[in-house]
Order: sequence, then C-alpha cells, then structure tokens
Amino acid sequence: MKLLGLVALFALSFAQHDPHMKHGRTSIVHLFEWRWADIAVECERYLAPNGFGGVQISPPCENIVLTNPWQPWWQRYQPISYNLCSRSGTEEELSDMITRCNDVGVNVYVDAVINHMCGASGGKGHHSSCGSYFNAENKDFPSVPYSYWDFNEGKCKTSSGDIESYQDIFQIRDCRLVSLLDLALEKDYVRGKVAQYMNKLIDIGVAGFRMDACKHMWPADLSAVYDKLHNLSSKWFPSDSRPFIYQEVIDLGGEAIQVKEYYDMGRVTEFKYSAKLGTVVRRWEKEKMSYLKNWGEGWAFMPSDKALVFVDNHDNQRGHGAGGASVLTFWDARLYKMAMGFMLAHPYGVTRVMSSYRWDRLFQNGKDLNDWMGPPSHSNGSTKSVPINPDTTCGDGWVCEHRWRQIRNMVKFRNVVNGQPYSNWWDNGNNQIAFGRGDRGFIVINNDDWDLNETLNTGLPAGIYCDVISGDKLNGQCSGKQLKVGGDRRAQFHISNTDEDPFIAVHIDSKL
Ligand code: QV4
Ligand code: CA
Repeated sequence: MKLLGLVALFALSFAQHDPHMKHGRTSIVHLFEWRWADIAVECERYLAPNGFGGVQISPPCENIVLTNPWQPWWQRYQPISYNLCSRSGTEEELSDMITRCNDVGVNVYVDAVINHMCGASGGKGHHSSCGSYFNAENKDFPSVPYSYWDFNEGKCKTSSGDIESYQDIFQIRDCRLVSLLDLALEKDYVRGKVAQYMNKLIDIGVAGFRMDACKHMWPADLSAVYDKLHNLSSKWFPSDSRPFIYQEVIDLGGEAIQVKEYYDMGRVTEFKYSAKLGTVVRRWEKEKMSYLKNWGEGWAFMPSDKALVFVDNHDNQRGHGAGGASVLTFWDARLYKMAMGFMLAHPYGVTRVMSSYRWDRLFQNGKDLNDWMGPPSHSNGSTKSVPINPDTTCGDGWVCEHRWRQIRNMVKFRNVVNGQPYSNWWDNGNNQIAFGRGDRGFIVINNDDWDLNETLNTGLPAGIYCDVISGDKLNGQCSGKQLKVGGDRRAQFHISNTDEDPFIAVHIDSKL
C-alpha cells in the first residue's frame, strides 16, 4: 500500500514534464507577439503539415498599456487581470485558435505570468488591454480582484522594495522584480485565483504553460498552484494527462537560486545551453565545435529529461534576461542556422524554436536603445497580421525563422530521428563535426575557415539522400545537394567553408 502510494506520487510528479505532443512531433515554436487569428491559420497551413508539435503564445491575460515607451512588447509581462484580452486578440479568438490548433494536432502552451502584476509606478485608470480599472499605487486590481494584502509588501526587507541582490533568496522571492508588484503566493486566495486562470485555459484546450519568472517564486508555492490544476481536456488529450509545465529560471551558475529546486514539478529552461552554444558557434573564448562531443550533461547542464532548450529566446535576443552577447539570433543568420541545425539534431532536451519580428536596433555603448519595441503595428497600436509571401517567407517585419527552409527541415529531422541514439560522432579536432542518430539521420557541420573533405560512417542504409539544408525532397526529386551512402554506410562529404550554409543533413525520409 505504502509502496503503491509512492509509485503514484512518483508518476504524478514527473507527469508534468511531458509535452504531450502528437504524431511523433517534438518541437515547440514561440510565435512571439503573434495575433491569435494568425496563429490559428499558421497551425493549419504550416505548423501541422511541417511537423511542429506545439506553439508557445504570448501572455493572453489583460495587461497594462503603456505610452512611454509606446506599447513595448514587455507591457504584456505586467498583468492587470486574468481577463483574456490583449493585443493578440479577444477571448473568442483565443479559444478559436486553441480549438483549431488542437484539431490539427498542434499543442498550445501559454506564457503564464503569475509572480506579479504591473509595475509599482503603473498609475491608475483604465490603461489596460481590456479597459479594466486598476490602481497600482493602492495595489488594487478589482477585476481579479486583488488588493494590497494579496501582495508581498510586508515581507520584503529591502529599502527600495525591489530585489537588490541576487545572492539573497528571500529578496529574490519576496521583493519586487524591477518594481513589479509581487504577489503573495503563499496565500491560498492568491493561489486559487492563479489556478482559476490557468484552469480556464486548460479547460479550453491548452496543453501546458511556460511559467514566467519562477526564480522569483518559492518552489512550494508553485507546487501548491500546480496541484490545483485540472487534467488536460479529454476532448484532445488522453485521460489523466497533466499539463506540461516548463519553468523559466535563469541559472548560469554562481547565483543563490539553482534550477534543480524546480526539477520535480516540471521542466526548466536551460539558459546555459543558449549562452554556451552561441559561444562555441562564434568560436569565442577558444571554444571549438569539436568540444560539443559531450554536449548536454557533460557540459554541466541539467538532466536532459528536465530541460527545455533554445538557441535564443524573446529576452536574450534583445539583451534582456541573461546570456549576453554570445547569444545567436536571426540577426546573425548564417551562424544561427548552424546552431539551430545542431540543436535540432542533438538528442538533449525538449527544443523550442524562436519566431521573431524585426525592430530598429539602435546601439549606444553596446546597448540597444530600441530593445523595447513591440511587434509590427498599425498607427492605432493594433498588431499587424502576418502576410505570407509567394516564396512562403513572411512579410511586414515578421522574421518567421520557423519558416526558414533549414530550420523547418531540421524540425522534421528531429521528428524522424526521435528516440534514436546519438551515434557515429566524428570531428577534425577543430570546428568540423558530424554525428548521427542511429540509422535514421546524419548531420555534418563545417565551421572552420577551410573546406571539409571526408568519408564518414553515417550509420544510414545504402542509397541516395537529399540534403535538407541546401534543398528539399519534393515528389521524389531533390532540389539541393545529393548524397550517396554506400553499402558500408559510408559517404563522401564535401562542404566548402564559403557555402551559403556550411552544413549538410540527411535522414531516412529524405532518401530518394
Ligand atoms: C524600471 C527599473 C526599476 C524601477 C522601475 C520604476 O528597472 O528598477 O524600479 O522602472 O518604475 C519593464 C522595464 C523596466 C521597468 C519595469 C517596471 O523594462 O525597466 O523597471 O518594466 O516598470 C519583461 C522585460 C522587462 C520588463 C518586464 C515588465 O524583460 O524589462 O520590465 O517585462 O514589463 C530576470 C528574471 C527573469 C526575467 C528576466 C528578464 O529572473 O524571470 O529578468 N524574465 C521573464 C520574462 C521577461 C519579463 C519578466 C520575466 C517579467 O521572460 O520577458 O520581463 O515578467 O532574469
Ligand atoms: Ca515573488
């Protein structure tokens, strides 16, 4: 009996690590600041046909609306209530999008901001995305409702009321992150309101949550909130499915709070992955691609089954959060594609692809003065929809990295090799590497300043394969390079360092 209870507890506590993706799909795409209506059609026309498993959406709750700076993207990280209207759309549009994405097997993960409400200097009035009244001075948010005793006012011991030191766990959890009014999550009332918000989303069909700012919440409080969550909707998910939880905790080492405090409750963002992969691919700090051989736990990252990984995220692509200058983004497209290719081929973690918009970068002393800029918008502040060009790329400032051939095809590669062992590693001791995934896929990367000419064991069955980086296999034809694998599973590779994309990837479904 006692043993059974333990087994049940174990099963329950690790259930929130499963993203519940359908049809053997494996990756999430973050459609940062997209409108719900655009996400709905993107699920149908692009994400499902190309094997994306899920989409992370921007915070759907009511948020503050700011004018100085004008409608920054980060206003959506300042909740005013849990009503579901934002510049991404209305509650009806949100619900319609979730239904349509679910109907084509693409899961929806919500960015949940529950650590705080708006900034202390947010003022009072109706400048909120659903027009609800609030008063930040009195800590009054009648649309939830929360009032001053629902905040951590008395608990924080710093003179400013803000977090002043990241070495003091009490400040980090009980004081205000950059002045954001900090919720008292130890109160059952607050936990209940937060859980009610999340349950409403679960009931309309979401598959899980990206939990914002978890470093700033006590693990026990989070656990109490998660325990109140419903199982996923039986309309689209097997009965007893727990919501997928991935928690944002930035731990690059050297801080008082460590990612491991959060492992039991769900996955955790591995920011070392993003910062280090950028450093290696840029060849900074004497790093070499050949050192990637033991990438993952071998680099002191968290266990793979706890990790949510990415090359860049919405913060570190613009100098927010952490990770620094090494982080690769669409602005460094050639290196970015290489890093994405590596990530998606490598077995470590659950992978998230970033999908961004362009903004007018304006550097002064190494800082981007325009890092606040919101998505492509009309003059009235409403977000522009995402137009699709004849060549399938996006227009109007939307970057759509997930539609770049190299990235889209590597998302498929990851699905095709899912579950296969990491195999047949090769490197030249420098920046040329290759590895496979059992007998189903193989990737070769040349990040040196000279050509790669090698005959390598691919692990693949004999045949002619289409390289999915330089082209596509379409109707049995290959629009890119072709690769001949012999009966001994070996193939001859040539990759010039001046190629548009100096890497090659083939998999069993790209066999001609
Ligand atoms: C400023 C000062 C304060 C001052 C205050 C006075 O910094 O010291 O007291 O004015 O009014 C915005 C502004 C910020 C401003 C704050 C409050 O940028 O300058 O404070 O609003 O008005 C995003 C942005 C933040 C933004 C926030 C709220 O990145 O710049 O703050 O949204 O709009 C840590 C955390 C980690 C966090 C990361 C950015 O451990 O959890 O910082 N990452 C997540 C999200 C991120 C989001 C938040 C958390 C907050 O990924 O996007 O911050 O929800 O590492
Ligand atoms: Ca807190």
